[in-house]
Parts: sequence; structure tokens; C-alpha cells
Amino acid sequence: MGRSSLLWFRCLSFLVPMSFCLAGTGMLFPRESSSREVKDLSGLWSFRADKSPNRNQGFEQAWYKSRLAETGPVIDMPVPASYNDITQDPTLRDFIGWVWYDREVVVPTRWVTDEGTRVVLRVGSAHYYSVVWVNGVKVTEHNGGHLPFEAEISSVVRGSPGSPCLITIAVNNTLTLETLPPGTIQFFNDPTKYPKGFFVQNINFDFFNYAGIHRPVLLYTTPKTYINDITVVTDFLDSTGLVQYKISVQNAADVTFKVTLTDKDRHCVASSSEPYGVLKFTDVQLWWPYLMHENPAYLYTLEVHMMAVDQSGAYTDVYTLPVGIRTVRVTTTQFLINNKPFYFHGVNKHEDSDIRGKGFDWPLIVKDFNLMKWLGANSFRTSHYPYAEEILQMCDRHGIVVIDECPGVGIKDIRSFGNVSLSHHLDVMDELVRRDKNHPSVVMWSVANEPASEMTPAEFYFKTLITYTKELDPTRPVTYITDSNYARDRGAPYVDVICVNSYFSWYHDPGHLEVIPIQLNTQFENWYGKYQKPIIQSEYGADTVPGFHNDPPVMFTEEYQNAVLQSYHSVFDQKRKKYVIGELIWNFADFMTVQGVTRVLGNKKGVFTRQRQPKAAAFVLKERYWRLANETGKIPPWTRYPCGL
Ligand code: GCB
Repeated sequence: MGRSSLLWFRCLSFLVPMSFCLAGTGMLFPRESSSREVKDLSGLWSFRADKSPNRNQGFEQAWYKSRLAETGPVIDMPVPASYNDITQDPTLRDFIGWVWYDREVVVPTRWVTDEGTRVVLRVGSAHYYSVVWVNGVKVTEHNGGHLPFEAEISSVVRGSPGSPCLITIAVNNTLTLETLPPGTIQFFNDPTKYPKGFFVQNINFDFFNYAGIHRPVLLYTTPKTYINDITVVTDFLDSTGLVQYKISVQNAADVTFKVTLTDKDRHCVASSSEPYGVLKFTDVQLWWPYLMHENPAYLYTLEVHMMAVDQSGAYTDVYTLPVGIRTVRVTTTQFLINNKPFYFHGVNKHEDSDIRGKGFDWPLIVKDFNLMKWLGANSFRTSHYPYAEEILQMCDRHGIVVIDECPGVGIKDIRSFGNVSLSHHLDVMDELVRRDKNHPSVVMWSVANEPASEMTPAEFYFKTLITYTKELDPTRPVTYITDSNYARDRGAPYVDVICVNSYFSWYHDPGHLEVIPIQLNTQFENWYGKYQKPIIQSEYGADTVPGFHNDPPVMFTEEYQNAVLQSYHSVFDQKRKKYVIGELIWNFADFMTVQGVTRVLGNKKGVFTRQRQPKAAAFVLKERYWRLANETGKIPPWTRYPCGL
């Protein structure tokens, strides 16, 4: 789908002067309803890595034409999971190239026989490039990890009724100058030093390039005529709630709608029979962040009933969408949620854990939310790529505020600022906004992390990217994360909020804690002085091996991590009364990286270990975040610190 055909420039309403400019295929999260069924294909799939020298044997021998087990050896591979840490095979841990998955699925007879039913195959995410076949027929391909893609497969499954349906997915993790994140492949041909065919994947980002099918693969149904997309934009005026909505329908003939908005007690507060419009109602309950209000994360439910009639019959489709009513606005010194100043006291995360790598895992997700709430964190940034939709749904339900980042990390090579890269980056923003636009927890888009923003082409690149993102979604501010010097950064004029990463006394002046107050003060004054935009300290921290101690503090000890944090905090306390609007620790938990001399089994800047146990710094942060919450928010009595959480 081309970008131009995705643009939708129609203003929805004069009441709320905001509109999304997306159109075309929607990316509604697959939810069951009276008209939709979902079949989760999580579990064991057959798997083979194509270890042929050119990694192309699978295509040459058409492995997708029959079961993988018929064309060679296979192993069990859990889906969702990264494949890297599942086996004892070192060549699979660091494998680069195509890997192949397949499994057979029994498709319910009704899905196949009922011509009025659409069957859709959806992959929550696979890293990086995927090709999908059903019964040997190619149904889709997708460029990029971390975001979902789908294909309608009704006609393919109808082609062989009664027999199990074979789904084959080939995934390639190779990164090039034009992927997001970018990378390069380097061959080493000296036979006195390297084995034949030796090559490496070079990357400029600090997390392991986990690969495979990372999020659930689903089959779901819709009626032939169906609700393709819903967009909501919310606002309020005194106690009146305003929900501007637009429904798009695919394969529409003669369509009628029933749209209802219900509150938590399932009382209808507003309704309409139009495909777009504004629902208006009194006594609105706003969506508030965790620790900002005694009743945070209030969600209404928008239920859309679509009834369509054409020559072949009548179709009803039902989709329900949680809706949080809140506004977001940025001034020169503040970040306002519902017109009240919001201070981000939160974390940066990764989708990362032992064994499953970046594989979706409910126990881990729920544990992380419990830890964030224990910490008193009200926000996180999806460093350095979009997280699973289920995580954003949790954020909506718990009031955790999100800075939603695309995988634009490690853009350091000037060749990655060309038109092909930019065009792909725009496509990725399009997919991201399309997927996440309706989440009240998402308050800002981050288009990149630490690009080489001082390079000349960065100005055109970021001007285009940020302008485009604002056209896609005029309701949220846009930023990118910089570590560049304020005087050399070419993208900062276009962002709404300045997000700065700095590691004083770590990468600069290692071991010298005394530089932090001076250098951090200078950092803030320079950026604010030049741009007069609010600033978030989007990363700061220190690697810490749990159990290492030294007093006076030295690098890598728990004492040093505490000292770095406390030193940063005292400067934040001076500046947060002025224009600093947030602080996000690097990192929530330790995470895996590529092997290298500066990493000991990964990055150790977590305040929790990779197994989610607290280091001393977690308690420092907890004290601070609850103190900030007590100062700035309205904390529900049952969560007030000190508490039993
Ligand atoms: C950064 C990066 C992050 C790294 C971190 C570090 O600036 O944004 O991806 O992991 O520093 O620990 O070096």
C-alpha cells in the first residue's frame, strides 16, 4: 500500500480541531466479538535455519511447497520466541539469514464453507523480513520487525477444504543500510585468519539482534463486509466529554451503523448511527496517568455494530474499542495531560529476557508492570522499537504513560540518510501510528534514537520525518532522542520536546562523579537556552554488576550506580521547577547485547537484573518516584507509599 494512498486529509469535526490523516487498510487488534473468532497459533512449530552458503537453498528448493519435515531435518521451535537462545547450537545463536517455520492448522469447517466469512492470518511481529505462504501459495511479505502484518487467506483455505492448512513463514534477520535499524554485512576473505565464507553483521545499536517470530501468530475471521478501521480522538470541555470517531468499512455496499459509548458500569453514555462524528456526553471521567489521580486509567468502551447488505446477503460486524478520554499538549516549559502538568518519572525498557529473547511472554509482562508500579514509575519509553500491542493495552488499563518509539536506532552511517531509507522510515511511522493511534497511554511519538543528527542530510531527513508524523497524527507531540551536542543537532528545530541522553561520569570522565552537577546543568541550560522547548532526560545511568560493592563508590558497583542516580536527581530537582519535564532511567532491567569488550553478558545498567530482581538502585529510585508522586500527584490511598506493594 503506497503512502500517498494512505493519507486522509479530511477534518472530522469543527468541535475538536484535530484529525488523523490515515486511511486505507486498518490494523485493528484482533478481538473476539459476536461476529469475529480468533484462533491463536502459539505453540510448537517446525523450524530449520537455512545454513547453505548463500542462505538461499530454501527458496531454490521451494521449502514452502510441502511440510519442512519432508525437505530436511527440523527442530521444535516455540512461537512466539526468539530462536537464538532456545538451543545449544552456537551457530543458531548468532545465525544471520533465512530461517523457516511451518505448522499445520485445522481450520474450522464453517470458516471454509461460509463464503461470507473472511479468514485473516496475522503475525504480531517477526524480525526482520518475512515471507508467508499458505498451502504453498505466497500470501504476503513484510519488511521490518516489531510491527504486525496480515494477509487475507480465505480463497487459499477454500482451495483445499477438509485438509489441514500448512502455514510456512520464512524470516531473515539481515540488516542493511536501508533497514530500520540499519546494519551492514562484512565479509572477511583472508584464509589465514578466517574460515571460508566468514562474515559478520555490524550494527550500531546496543541490544542483541534477536530474531524469529516474536509475537503471536493468529487466524481470525470477519464477515465479508467488515469494520476495517476505527480512529478516535478525544477531548473535553468542563465536564463534557467529546469522542470524535471515524469508522472505515471494507467491501461496503449498503451499510448502517450503531455506535455506542458505554462507561465502566456498562451504561450507555452516548450513541450514534453515523460512520463518523462526535459523541458528546456529560459527567466525563477522564483518563489519568497512574499516581496523578485517585481514579486513574478510566476507560470507556466504544462498540461499533455494522450492518451491511449486498446481493450475496446481509453481514453484521461488531468491534469494541477501549477509549480513554484525555488530551495532550506541550508548552515551552510543560507537558500537559488534561491541561495539568505531567512529570515523567519512569523507565526505559527493552523486550528482553532469558531464553525467550524478545518473544512475547505474559508472565514477564505482568511482572514488569508490577515492578513499575512498585517503583512508582508513571511512564516508559519503548526504547528502541514498538512493543507488543498487548503491552500498550496494559498501559491503557494501568495508566502508564508511553513514549512510543519506532526502530530508528543506530542511524549513524551517512548512507542511511538516503531516499530509500527515508521512504522506509516514513512507512514504518505510518504502520506504527496506524497500530497505536487509539491508545490513550501513548502521548508522544519518538521517530529515532541517537541518530547522527549532526550530519548535513539529517536536517532534511528529520524535517520530512517529523512533519510527516505530525500529518499522520496531529494530536500528539513528536520527538527524537538525541545525544548530540545542542549546537550541532540538526533535527531539534522540528521536535516538540527535546529528549537528551547523557552518561556523565560513565562514557565521559569515567569514575568522576564530581562532574555530574556541572555537566548536567550545562546540558540543560544550553538546550533550553537555544530552543526554549521542554526537556526530558531520556537516558542516564551506569552499568552495575549486582553484588559488586565498594565504598567510596567505583564504577560497576551498586554504590556507584546509586551515586550517579542521586547526583543526576539533585540537578533534576533544580530544573524540574523550570523546564525539565521528565526523567527516564536507563534501564529498567539488564538486557542482552552483542558480545564486546564493554559488555559483560549484556548491558548491566538495569536497576533490576535481567531476572527482575532489584539492585540497590531500585530502592533509590523507588524512594524518589514515590516522593515525586506524593508531591505532584493524587495517589489513591491504597497505593500511597510506604505501602505493601
Ligand atoms: C545509549 C543508547 C542505549 C544504550 C545506552 C548504553 O545512549 O540509547 O541503546 O544501551 O546508551 O548503555 O550505552
